[in-house]
Amino acid sequence: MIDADELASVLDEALVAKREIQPLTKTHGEFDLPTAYVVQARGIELRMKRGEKIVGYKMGLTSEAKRKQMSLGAPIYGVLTDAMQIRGEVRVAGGVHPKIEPEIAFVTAKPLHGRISRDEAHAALQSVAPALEILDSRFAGFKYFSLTDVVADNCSSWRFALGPVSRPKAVDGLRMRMSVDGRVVQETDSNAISGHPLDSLVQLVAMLPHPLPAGSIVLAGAATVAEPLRPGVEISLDVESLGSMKVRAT
Ligand code: OOG
Ligand code: MG
Repeated sequence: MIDADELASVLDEALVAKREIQPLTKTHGEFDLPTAYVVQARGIELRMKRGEKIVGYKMGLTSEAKRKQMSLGAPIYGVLTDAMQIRGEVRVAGGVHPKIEPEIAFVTAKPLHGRISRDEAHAALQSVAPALEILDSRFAGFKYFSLTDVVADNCSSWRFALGPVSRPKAVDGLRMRMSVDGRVVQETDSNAISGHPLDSLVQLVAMLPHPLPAGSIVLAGAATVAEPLRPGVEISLDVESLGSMKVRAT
């Protein structure tokens, strides 16, 4: 029998100690996806006891490039807390092996639940923004883990930054360019995210076991593979028509 609370505290201790651990499915045996989401939720409860507040959700593995990079096959979601939001700077030594990836973020204006259309998702938006997600896995080497391991580990989420916020506008077919110290390292079309970034929001709302509250920040998932983050570099992201943002790694 899997003890979700025990797995959540193993992960939480690794997070707090900035320590790598072996995949839970290796050390504690296989478990299914619903159990993985229970472990994720218990881990978030531990953080809330330390004063963190839920501010939204992230979708993961919504692009083919990411699914290939991680050798995992289906979209997943994780929770964002206020403590994860950074503004302009991220300290690499605060994590284990962080990576950074280009995303698009939504902020919702009304609660959403169940099956909604892309148009309903658009109509429920308060704003849109370019976003950078900084992942950091608790698992050794940031690789060779299963979908259940990564879901239990809150989908490798660690830090995120929002760029300039705009009123809702078209987010499909936009050129996205991520640079390190001014050199373009990843470039693609925003439709690499779920075929249309709004479809990530549609999928999240369908997957969540409860309504998505108004005012939630939603990361739509990376458009390209993630790049390792090293101290001293400046990462910038330009998204056509949404604007540019920068994060400095210290
Ligand atoms: C899983 C999280 C994936 C994304 O945007 O696709 C993700 C991982 O890569 O460890 O955040
Ligand atoms: Mg991501």
